[in-house]
Amino acid sequence: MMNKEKLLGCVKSGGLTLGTMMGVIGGVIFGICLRSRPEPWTDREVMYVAYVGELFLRMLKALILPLIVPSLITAVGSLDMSLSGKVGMRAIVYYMTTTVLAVILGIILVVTIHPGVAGQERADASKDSREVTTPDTLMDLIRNLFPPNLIQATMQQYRTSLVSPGSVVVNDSGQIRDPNDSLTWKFKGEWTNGSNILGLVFFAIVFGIALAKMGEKGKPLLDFFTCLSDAMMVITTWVINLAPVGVFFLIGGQVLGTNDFGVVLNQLGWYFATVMLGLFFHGFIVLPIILTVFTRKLPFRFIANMTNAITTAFGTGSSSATLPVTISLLEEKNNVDPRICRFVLPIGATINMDGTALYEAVAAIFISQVNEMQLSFGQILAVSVTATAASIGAAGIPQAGLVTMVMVLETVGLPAEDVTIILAVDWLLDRFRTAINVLGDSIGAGLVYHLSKNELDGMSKPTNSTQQQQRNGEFEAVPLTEIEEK
Ligand code: 7O9
Repeated sequence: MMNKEKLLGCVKSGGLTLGTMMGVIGGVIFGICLRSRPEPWTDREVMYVAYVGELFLRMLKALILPLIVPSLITAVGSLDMSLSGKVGMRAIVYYMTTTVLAVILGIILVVTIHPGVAGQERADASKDSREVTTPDTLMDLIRNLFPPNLIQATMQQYRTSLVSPGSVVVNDSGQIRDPNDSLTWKFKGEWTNGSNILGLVFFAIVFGIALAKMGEKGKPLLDFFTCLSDAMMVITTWVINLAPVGVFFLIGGQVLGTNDFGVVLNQLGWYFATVMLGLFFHGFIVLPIILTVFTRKLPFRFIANMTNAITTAFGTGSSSATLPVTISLLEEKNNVDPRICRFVLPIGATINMDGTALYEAVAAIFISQVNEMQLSFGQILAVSVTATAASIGAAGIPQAGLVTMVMVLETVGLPAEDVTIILAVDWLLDRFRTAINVLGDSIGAGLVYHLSKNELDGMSKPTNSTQQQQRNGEFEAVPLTEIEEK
């Protein structure tokens, strides 16, 4: 009886994975077929085609907030202090290492392949670029870590905007050539739409720590949040079933709505290929090797189990929207402990973006090649540092995409409007780097789980600190120092 059910479940989930992959391929074919219509498609028609995909994306996004906040609170609250500290440290070390590796890989590739040909054509510079200074952006990032009003943080982010002496600066790009000038400008703080994820994630961790400290008294609230995140996971399992259809229409709509495919293949072809090569090498060679070295298990099963998350990431172009799917697959198929998964993944989705880091480094050096600029070793180092910082801080910066790219460009003195060179292929590369971001987060969770297994086994599942203290002595797996601390 049980076996039959299990088999049925396997067939069902295998069918779903296959279905989502077919959704990706079908969506591309569908979009290409529709494009063959002689008269061009209007924006409205494209919107109709993408409509079903849009609904799917909305469903996923609706789950993010009520999922990540309670998940983080319960995960942190149900591990004891020293263990959550250790798990957190392991995750951070993994994030930093892999992000730096991704940037180095990207730089090696872009320097050897040298895709930038002088005088590459630019798209029209109509895209609005905001006047920002790097110190303002970094300070806003830290400001967003401490939201003054938590309810507001679910809807708005803070940013500093510059006012040129006399008149307000509007979006005419390329104004700030001399950074010394903009630092003398007037500035004002303003609230922009979009949730302040960094602030919420940070508060959820602090709140979880508080509940853990409260022990028995914090238990009811901990149970409440556990229940809330579990309920969101149940809804996730329903929404996942729509992935094949959702991804089909999301991609179909995108392929239909893109008007300059020629650019990808001709002018930006080498650049595109460089980024793709880097992403694939990092995601399917470097990361799996890291996983194998530490777990001493082949990574194929683990990665194959994540297929649905990777295709959803590709379809949506958003690793946060994919988060519910990622968590669900890691827990159900790869049997990663929920306490690790729900602790490590929301943080990973917020600060760990290997694909994005690699992409920004390659893009900046590519643009310098187009400008026939010889970069010194110091400048390449500066690009790596900012690209890493940009990928970590993205979620804390309003309208991150362009702003972070401009920041990276400014470190080597390239004009902000040069981002327009790469805009034509950005939407497609975004989907690929999102897939790698999600894969990186998943492998990180699997690795941290493996490294923390012994310590987790030494804990009871529904926990409070007094129970843990009694239990710690029973297991050799818990290092002596930890017991002494208590
Ligand atoms: C890519 F974890 C969550 F769920 F709380 C969470 C929610 C939102 C985490 C992060 C965010 C978020 O807003 N992230 C964000 C990411 C914001 C702006 C830019 C980016 C960068 O996105 C990637 C890229 O463009 O390279 C990519 N599209 O992984 O989603």
